[in-house]
Amino acid sequence: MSRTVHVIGAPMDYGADRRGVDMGPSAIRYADLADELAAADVDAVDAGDLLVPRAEERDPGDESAKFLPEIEDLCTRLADEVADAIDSGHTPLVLGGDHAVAIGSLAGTARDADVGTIWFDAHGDYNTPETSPSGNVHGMPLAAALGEGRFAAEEWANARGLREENIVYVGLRTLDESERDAIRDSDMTAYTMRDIDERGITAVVDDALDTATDGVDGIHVSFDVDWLDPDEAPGVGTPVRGGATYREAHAALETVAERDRADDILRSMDLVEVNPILDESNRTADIAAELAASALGKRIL
Ligand code: Z70
Ligand code: MN
Ligand code: MN
Ligand code: MN
Repeated sequence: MSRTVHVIGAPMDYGADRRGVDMGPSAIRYADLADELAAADVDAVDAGDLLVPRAEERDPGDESAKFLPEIEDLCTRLADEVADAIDSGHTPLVLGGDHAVAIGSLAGTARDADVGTIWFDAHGDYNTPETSPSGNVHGMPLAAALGEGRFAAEEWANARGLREENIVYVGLRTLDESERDAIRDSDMTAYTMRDIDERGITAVVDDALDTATDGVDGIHVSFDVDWLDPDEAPGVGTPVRGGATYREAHAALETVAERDRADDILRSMDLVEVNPILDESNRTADIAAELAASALGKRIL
């Protein structure tokens, strides 16, 4: 029984300060995504890119959540496409775009199911418009999906079946003060880089999978390429030193694939924050394409 991956490009950069992340879907496709998916032995359908008006043609509006109406428009369409793909028995793979696209992925994947998620990211992405130091919505997707703060009134952003106690961060390494308190007060689970240093990536991801999959229909994997060390993946808007190595990243996603092989847990996935303008010879997109294959079951032997 072979899996069909439904590739959706979401070339959106409304959520971040650095323009260029809207070219992520092209860069990831150019990095031989189709060949990588074939090597994972999945069927892939490329649904193309969602249409996104250029940020320069729009007014950022409310400083506390810039371009929020534009993000709503994109994420509403993305959520529908993700939900439709899942209804057809396919696995959506969303190519960002900045991490605000995950608001749409989560709303779609958790529309008619109970869902957990594993968040591979340097950042917590748990600000609200009230707490954000930047007003950049890519620092807010988890808070938006859970309806925190002002997002309580943004129904389009709330991921109905997403369960807070099934959300697990893997490899956090930078948080705003407000996020730190909010994460501590939440029912989410957070593993930092220190946990990885101490216990090794596969043990941490195994625990993350236990928690994320407990009592739900499946999980969404959200992979922000800034989780990787900037030496491996320089094409990101907010590089933070001390990130995951190339091998840790593959091992992490191979661990997800192994669990999926046993328990059929992977519903959907994002690959976000690839910025080709800041990249070196498309390395970051190359790794992103490879990592998709690892998550979807590509094996060495
Ligand atoms: C900071 C903020 C951020 C990237 C998330 C950073 C946000 N916490 N940056 N992902 N690349 O502005 O909210
Ligand atoms: Mn992120
Ligand atoms: Mn990040
Ligand atoms: Mn390649």
